[in-house]
Amino acid sequence: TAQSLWGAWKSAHLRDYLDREKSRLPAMDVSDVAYDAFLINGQPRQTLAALPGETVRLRIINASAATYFYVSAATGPLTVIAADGVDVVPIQQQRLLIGMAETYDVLVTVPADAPPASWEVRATAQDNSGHASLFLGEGSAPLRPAPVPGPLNSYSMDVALGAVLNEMDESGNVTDAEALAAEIDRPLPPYKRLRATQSTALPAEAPAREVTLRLTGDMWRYLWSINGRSIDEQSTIPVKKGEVLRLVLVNDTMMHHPMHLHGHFFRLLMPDGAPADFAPLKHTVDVPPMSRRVIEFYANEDRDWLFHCHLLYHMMSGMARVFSYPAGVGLSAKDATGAVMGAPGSLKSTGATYQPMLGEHAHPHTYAWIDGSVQSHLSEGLATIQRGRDNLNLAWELWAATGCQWRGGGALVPRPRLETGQSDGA
Ligand SMILES: [Cu+2]
Repeated sequence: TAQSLWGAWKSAHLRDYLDREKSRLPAMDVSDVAYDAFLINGQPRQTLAALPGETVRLRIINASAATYFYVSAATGPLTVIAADGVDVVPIQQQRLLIGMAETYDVLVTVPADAPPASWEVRATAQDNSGHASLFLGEGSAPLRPAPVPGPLNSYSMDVALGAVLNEMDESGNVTDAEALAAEIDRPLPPYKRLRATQSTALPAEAPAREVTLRLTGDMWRYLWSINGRSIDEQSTIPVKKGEVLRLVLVNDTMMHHPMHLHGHFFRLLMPDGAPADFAPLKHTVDVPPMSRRVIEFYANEDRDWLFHCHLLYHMMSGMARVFSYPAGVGLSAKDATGAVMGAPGSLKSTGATYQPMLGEHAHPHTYAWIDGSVQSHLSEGLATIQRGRDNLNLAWELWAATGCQWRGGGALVPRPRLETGQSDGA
């Protein structure tokens, strides 16, 4: 969803638009791709028989490619009992924002004393462009609709950053009643209130290392990266077995990025959140626009684990890294040599023979698109071919009255030279 001067004027937020342009902040963007339908287990509408008074445990997995959902239920607040498959101390939340790959187990109770009904549990796309519904109860009974978030005006800076500013004032140390009363129309995920049911403290003797990863990119060139480099330019972050890696994720863009780590659960460290020893374990964390999240994990695996934005188009455009345990640690030399795939990796320059298998992430992707029109008196348009950072554009204008007039233009943007041995973690 790109923004325009005309759109800003129409939505009566011209001032916000101009202020934002003046400060060179990119426009808010909630969805890169428009979809015709949203589905729950393959269907836009699902039904699940449930008796009055019955409590149902729903495991909600956001399996979409590129859509955040607000989940809400007609039966009242959701009771969240697990996050990313791991139990948490139960909390109540009216509207639950779920990023791609995130998973929440929630309890929903069909009211015992209400007339027979079909109670909606609804997942509304973050940009309000559609929804999918599950109906709990008796299929033919009257529908009880779930509450839906109000209309989204992405030109309003209050909407764009309101939830982020709101979270800064919140404390995780509140009762359900207080949290529900203070819940805003479009809340962020309730990370501050998530608390593990048992200690998640990591071995105190393990050396800790902090790595800052800035989430970077923009809508216009559709180039998404970490620390300004896509995975084909900078692939690995070396990890030492037995260390604690603390990642500071700083989102420099105006989009949410659900960052997902393979092979490990990380502790989500929220200021004013759970006590340090009870930080919740997750595998995916939403990093809202212009904000930061701190996570840490104990490096107790072998080989290579992808860390990437789970907005799949961002991942494919390069917003990913490989956490790579060097060969020789828990690996035989034969295993290590067998894994060489010839993909560029920062370990290459250190003389190590082992390189991660990057597969489809080893090279930038090539995209081409044409946008133009043919009319009785005029044809005009723009054709672009893009491969990673490099792009070639052709613009044309063709007038019937004056004959042919061609205008061509292009930009080949050189790739920044990478220092040998350089990596995000070093
Ligand atoms: Cu992303």
